[in-house]
Amino acid sequence: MPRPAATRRPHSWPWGLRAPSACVLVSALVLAGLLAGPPSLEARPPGETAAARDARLQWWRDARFGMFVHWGIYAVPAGTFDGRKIRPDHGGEWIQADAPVPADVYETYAPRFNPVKFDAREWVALARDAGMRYIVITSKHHDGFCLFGSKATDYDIVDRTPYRKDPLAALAEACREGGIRLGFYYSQLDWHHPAQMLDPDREGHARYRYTRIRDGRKDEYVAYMKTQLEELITRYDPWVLFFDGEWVKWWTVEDGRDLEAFCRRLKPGLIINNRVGKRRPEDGDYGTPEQKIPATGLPYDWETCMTMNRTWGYKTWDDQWKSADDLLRKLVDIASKGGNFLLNVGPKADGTIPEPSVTALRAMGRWMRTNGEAIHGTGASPFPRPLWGRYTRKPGRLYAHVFDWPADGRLTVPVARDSVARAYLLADEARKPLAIEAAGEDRTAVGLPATAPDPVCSVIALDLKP
Ligand code: H79
Repeated sequence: MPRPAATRRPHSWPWGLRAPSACVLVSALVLAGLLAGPPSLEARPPGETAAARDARLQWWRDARFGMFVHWGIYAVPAGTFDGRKIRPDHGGEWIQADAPVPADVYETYAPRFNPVKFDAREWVALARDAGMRYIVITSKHHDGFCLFGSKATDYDIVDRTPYRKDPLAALAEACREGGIRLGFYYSQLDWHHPAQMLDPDREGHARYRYTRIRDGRKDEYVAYMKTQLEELITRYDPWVLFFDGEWVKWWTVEDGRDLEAFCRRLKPGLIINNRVGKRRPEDGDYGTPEQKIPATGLPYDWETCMTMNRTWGYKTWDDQWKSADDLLRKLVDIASKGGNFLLNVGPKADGTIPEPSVTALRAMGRWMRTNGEAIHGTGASPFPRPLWGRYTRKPGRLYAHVFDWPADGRLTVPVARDSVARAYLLADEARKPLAIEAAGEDRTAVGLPATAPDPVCSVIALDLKP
């Protein structure tokens, strides 16, 4: 029985000090947490040194920009069921849950999935030309349908579709040729596997969001996942595993550790997201903010995944596209906070990537060809966000990303004049030095041309003296 409130005495604070407010206490705790460094002090994976972990994550941290691909038989209904547009605010890959589509009807999308226009090399070229360094594609989403030929089920593209080929094999090969690293999305939540059932205690869409494991069949499902992950790792040699659907009650931190260890034994260099466990900072290698950018970054490795319109899986009618300008500034914002940007495309059932996505990626690529060095291999801004844009940095160099070009032709940065060797625009191939002068102690003003070289984001590099 709880004690009556009256018997609880408030703490008395010495020397007449007032008790710190809850706000101060919380701030102190947060600050202590930040000073303590990343919360993943516990070696992950067990026994790995900090240096080995840094080496393993190096390429991924340097990459900063990747392509997410949501592709599956949900591209056949493409957001419409029985003449109804299904949930404008929700991903088309959820149509089975959102319509809902009866399981036997959903399976009939497979024989209608024939991506004859799929060209792995074209996808890879599109990603590479956009300045992306890796691709993460759905090997199995919540619907349970496998985009690769699996010996653990016939519910896959090779066995159930007229296409009969394995697109992940083609993509793996094209990525190797094109110098892009491949990763796989894999969902623990599975609406098709017989060991899982929809939650009978919930209604509608929530029945699908929270599956249950049938009595005594969890080991069978874990074995199924391991068989498939072993296929994926040993056949296609991926660099990243992006788990998802881990929020179901039957998936535990211990299950995550075991699965993570299993995958790492097969390929020690793997980078694995935090949804392998329970999405805590200490689970896996990196955090996974979805459809949002953390206000000031996170005290551990992280990657924002985001859609270009409102859906992950292709919908014919979702035309609420973010502009290329917006996406570009989001990329810069994320890099300035030390994160990665995993930007999604939802290819059509014929294997082509929707034209608005291609157009936006080409625009981002044009910017990246000029300014990519201010994104790739950079770290989070050492300064608070300036009013006019963002900063990124590299050893010995600071990048000022200017969104709002100063009307007075002067940009002031919080670095002493004596520390700046030179400043120049990345858009200037000649790298002609810009005028620089002290603007008070520890501040330098850079003289700029009257008009911005890029109306969305112009980058000024400042070489710093050691
Ligand atoms: O694959 C895409 C989506 O289909 C999938 N993730 C991206 C990458 C996705 N499925 N559901 N969601 C995204 C939104 C899920 C939200 C919630 Fe929850 C799951 C709300 C409650 C359970 C997040 C996780 C908040 C609490 C746990």
